[in-house]
Amino acid sequence: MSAGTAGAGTLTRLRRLALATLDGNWEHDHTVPSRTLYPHQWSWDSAFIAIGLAHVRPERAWRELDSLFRAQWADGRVPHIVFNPAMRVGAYFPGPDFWRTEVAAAAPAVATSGLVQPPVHALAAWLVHRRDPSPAARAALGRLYPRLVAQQRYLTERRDVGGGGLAAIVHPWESGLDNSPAWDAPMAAVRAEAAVMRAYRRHDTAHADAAHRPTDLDYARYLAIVAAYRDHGYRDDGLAGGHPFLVECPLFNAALGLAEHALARIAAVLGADPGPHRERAARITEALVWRLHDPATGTFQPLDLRTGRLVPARTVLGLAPLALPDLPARQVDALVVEACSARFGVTGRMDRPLPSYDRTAPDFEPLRYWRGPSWLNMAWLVRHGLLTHDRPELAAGLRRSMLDLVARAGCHEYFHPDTGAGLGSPAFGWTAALLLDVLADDR
Ligand code: 2M8
Repeated sequence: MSAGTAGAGTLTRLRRLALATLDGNWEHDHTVPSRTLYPHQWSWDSAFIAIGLAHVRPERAWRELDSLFRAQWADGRVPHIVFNPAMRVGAYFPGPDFWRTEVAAAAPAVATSGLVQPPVHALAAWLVHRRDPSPAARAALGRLYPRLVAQQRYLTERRDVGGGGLAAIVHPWESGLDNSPAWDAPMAAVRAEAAVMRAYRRHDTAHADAAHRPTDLDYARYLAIVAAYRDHGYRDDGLAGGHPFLVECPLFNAALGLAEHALARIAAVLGADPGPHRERAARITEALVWRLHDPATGTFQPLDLRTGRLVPARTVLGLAPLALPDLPARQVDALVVEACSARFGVTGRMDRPLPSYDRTAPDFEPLRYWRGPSWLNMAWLVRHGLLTHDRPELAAGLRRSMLDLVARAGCHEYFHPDTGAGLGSPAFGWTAALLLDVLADDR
């Protein structure tokens, strides 16, 4: 019997496992994605984790978001890592001594990275509040609202490098899908030598199978891009003039649009005007369709601003705009076809683990981080889109596949998309959290 059709016993076991994983990763005011591999606070992880915590520890869900936004920079950016000063130096690489965010006037007093991640936080805040609309939750929402607005302002004003109404990312780490084949072409233009890694000690390969992780050359390029941004004081002016990596990503911008939809709802609860958020949401969706939709494939592709070309690799990033409620029916239909194709689903169905990359591509790697394996956060976002656009049967299939993965392998960071084997960190925060969310919603 699969977990999707499982009895109450299996569901109770899954709920307990998820709660134990979240409790085990709780660290005084935030949840670490993994005790070994990622022992600090990560931005979009915290948003997904808050969505799950809302079901079991609502007070912690708000603390999770509050602690992240306490590290927000004066320019509005929400850093992708907030370092825990209590951790030993070297607990994660690159650490604060590499980021040196003190070079930036806008940086906060706590040590953080200088990059961002997909802005899924307003959606998270909205969902946490919807789950438990208590007076305390309303107060928390009121505290976060101006910070969420500042985050959007940073991304829409400072990061619209292409001038077309979308936010550009300046590093693959900002996409959240760091090692995706989508970044191969733009990364190939970044000048770096694998040999520079001899001067550093990578932390990830000490805790995960090196064959599943990015190569040394990838890491050398990651560091070169950070160094270029850092040496520019993490300022966003002049990026168009020569930053080594500049891309408009469909997932990042879908999150940007979703955030405006969520802010409209939050504004309405708080007695503020939702109108401007609705208008901005509509403009972002239009810009996404105009700039990143590829009529030839029917899906969305990242735009490399350095070459002016859409990246051809068909990755799960391209399915993310399905989560936008105002995506035109034509694009919705095309994305559903793509999602159910042999590339991402099974013909006409979605009850197979959603891969991070086109299963039929010659360079599909079912074990390597973001180059094939299945991740629960992407399945959760696509399921959100399927429900939004009234495809309940497909959404139910995807939900079954998510439950099956965890029932068989546990709360792993990612999973082999064919065998379902658990990969990466074995006790991973957002897997546990999003499992709780889908357990609570049996559509
Ligand atoms: C992974 O990214 C970090 C860098 O930010 C890493 O590889 O060290 C990604 O999966 C990212 O999406 C995630 O937020 C982070 C922590 O779970 O790990």
